[in-house]
Amino acid sequence: MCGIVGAVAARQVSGILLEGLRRLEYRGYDSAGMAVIDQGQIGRVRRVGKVQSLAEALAKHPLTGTLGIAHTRWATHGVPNEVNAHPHMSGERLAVVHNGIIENFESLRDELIGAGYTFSSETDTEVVAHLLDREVSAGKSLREAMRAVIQYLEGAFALGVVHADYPDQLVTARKGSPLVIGVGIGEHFIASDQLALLPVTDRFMFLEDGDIACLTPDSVEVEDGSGQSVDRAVTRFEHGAGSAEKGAFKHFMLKEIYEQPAVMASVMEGRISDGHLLEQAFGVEAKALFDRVRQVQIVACGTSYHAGMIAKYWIEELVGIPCMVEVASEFRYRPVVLPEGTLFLTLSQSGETADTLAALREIRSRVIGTLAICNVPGSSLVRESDLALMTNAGPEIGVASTKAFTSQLVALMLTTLALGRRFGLSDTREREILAAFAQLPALLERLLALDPEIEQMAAQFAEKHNALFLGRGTLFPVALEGALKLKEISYIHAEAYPAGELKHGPLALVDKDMPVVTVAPTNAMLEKLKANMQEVRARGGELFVFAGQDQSLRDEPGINLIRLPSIPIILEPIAYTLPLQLLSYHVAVLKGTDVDQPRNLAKSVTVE
Ligand code: HGA
Repeated sequence: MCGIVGAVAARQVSGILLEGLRRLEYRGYDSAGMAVIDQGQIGRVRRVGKVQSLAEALAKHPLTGTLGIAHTRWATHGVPNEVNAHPHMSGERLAVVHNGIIENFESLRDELIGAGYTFSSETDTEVVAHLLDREVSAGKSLREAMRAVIQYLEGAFALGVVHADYPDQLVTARKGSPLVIGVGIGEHFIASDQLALLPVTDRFMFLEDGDIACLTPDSVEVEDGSGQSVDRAVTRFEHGAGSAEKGAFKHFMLKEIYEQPAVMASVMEGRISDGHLLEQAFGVEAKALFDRVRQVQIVACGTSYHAGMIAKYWIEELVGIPCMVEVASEFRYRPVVLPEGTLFLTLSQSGETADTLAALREIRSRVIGTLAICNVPGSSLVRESDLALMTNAGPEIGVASTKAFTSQLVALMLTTLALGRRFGLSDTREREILAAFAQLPALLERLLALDPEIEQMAAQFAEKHNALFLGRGTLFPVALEGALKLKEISYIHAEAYPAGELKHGPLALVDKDMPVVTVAPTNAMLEKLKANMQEVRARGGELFVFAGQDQSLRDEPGINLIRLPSIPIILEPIAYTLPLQLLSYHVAVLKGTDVDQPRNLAKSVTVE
C-alpha cells in the first residue's frame, strides 16, 4: 500500500515531504520518489527501495522549491523499478502521484498513444499524467483538467498533481483511496494519512469520494463530485488514534477493540471501486496466480489460525474449491500432500511468526504461489511471499490480538471474492457481499455500545475457574477465539467446541460452576444450537448467550442474554467476535491481570 505526501508553502518543502514519506513507511512500499517545482522547472528524484535511499539521493541532488509531491509505491502495475516509481510526468511540466488502481488504464493508454503520447513506464498511473496534460494543453486550468480527467477514470485513486505553469497550486482528488488535507498557516499539505503531517500541522480536512481540491499557500478550495464548491470540516488530530499511544483508554487492548470500526474501513480502502473488488490490490502477479488456483492451504498460529478456519467456510461455500487449514507448528513437521494448483496462504499479525515462516519456506517450491495476509509491511512473511495483502490495522500493542483478527477476516473475504470470480461467483453476489462489508464500521460502532452490558456480564466470570464456549458454522471458530482471549488475559481455563460435539464429551463437565458462553445469531443453525443449550440447562449449567434477533431466546434464570442488532449472515463471524473480546477484557480487568502483557506470552512469536 503506497503513500502520498504533497506540500505548497512559502518555505522549502522537500524536507517536509521526506519526513512525511518516512512517517508513511509503516504502510510498506518498494520504491519512493519526489518532484518539486523550482523557478518554473520540475525537479524529480526517484529510487528503488527504502525512503533512506531516496534521502541519500536527495542529499546528492537536492530539490529546492516551495511546491512538491512525493510518493512511496507498492507496485500494482509494473515491477518495482525506478522507471515505474512515482511521481510520473507528462512532458517536462506536469507531475503526478497516485495511490490506487486505474482499472481502465489499458483502453486509456491506447487512446493516448493514438493521440501521440509516449509512455515511459508500465504503470496505470502514467495515463493520469498524460490525460491531465491533454486537458491542460487544450486550454483548461489545472483544476478544470482534474475535473475532466477523473470522469474518465475507473477504479480507486488518490491523486496529487503539480504543473510548472501553476507554481503555487497543488491539485488533488480522491475516490476510494485515502487522502487528507493538512491545514497550516500560509501553507497546506496533502497525505495518505494524518500521521505523515503531524510535524507540520494538527488540523485536517477529510475529502469525500469524488472531491477535488485546489491548495495554495493561503487557500483550500474543494468541489464535490458534481463540481459544486463545498466546505469540508476542519478537525484537530486526536492523539492516540491509530498510533502506539493509549490516549484516553486504560489499556491498549481496549483501545484496539474500539479502533475496529475504523480498521474495517481501512482494510477495504483503495481496494474496492464502484462496489467491486480491485484484485490488483494483491500485487502485480495476482491475476496470473489466482487464475491457476485450484485449492487453498491456509497455515497460521493462534488467533490467525482461527481467522483461517473461518475463511475455510467462506472459500468452500463461495468459491467451491477445497480449503485446508492447519496450525503452522504441525504443518511444518509432517509430510504433507498438496494437490496441483495449491495456493499457500499464510496469516500473521507480525509477519515474523517463526512456525508460519518456516512452513512457508518449507513449502514454497511445492505450490503454485504464496499469499501472506499480514499487518506489518516489510516483515519476513511479506517479503518472502509472492503476493501480500496488508491488513492496515495499525500497530497492535496488546498481546491478545483483537483488531488484527477482524482485519484479517476482511482481507480473507477479499481473497475469497478474488478466487470466487474464477469459479462462478456472480458479480451480483460479490457486490452484495461488499455492500454488507461496507456496513461493518457502523455495525461495529453499534456493537461497542453494548460495552456496559457486557461489563456487567463479566462480573459473573471473575470467580470462575473454567468456561465453555459453543458455536456452530463460522461461529465455531469465533467461539474458539473467544475462549482463547479469555485464557490469554484472564487465565481462566476456557475451551470451545462446535455445539454439536457437546454430547460427545464436554457435557460431562457441565454443572453450576461451568459458565457456557454461546454465540447464537439468528441463522440456519439456531434451532440446532438451541437444542444444545437445552442440554446445558438440563445439567444445571449457566448460559451466557450473545443472541441475534430471534425472540424465542429470553433472559431468564440460568440464561444471561445480550441481544445483538440484526446482522447480515456474512458478517456474523466478525460482529460476534467483538462482544467476546469485550467480555474477556472486562473479566481480566476485574481479576486484576496484566491485560496488555499477560504472563508467559509475547506479542510476536519469533521462536518456535
Ligand atoms: N497503481 C499504481 C499505484 C500503486 C499503489 O497505490 N499501491 O498501493 C502503481 O502500480 O504504481
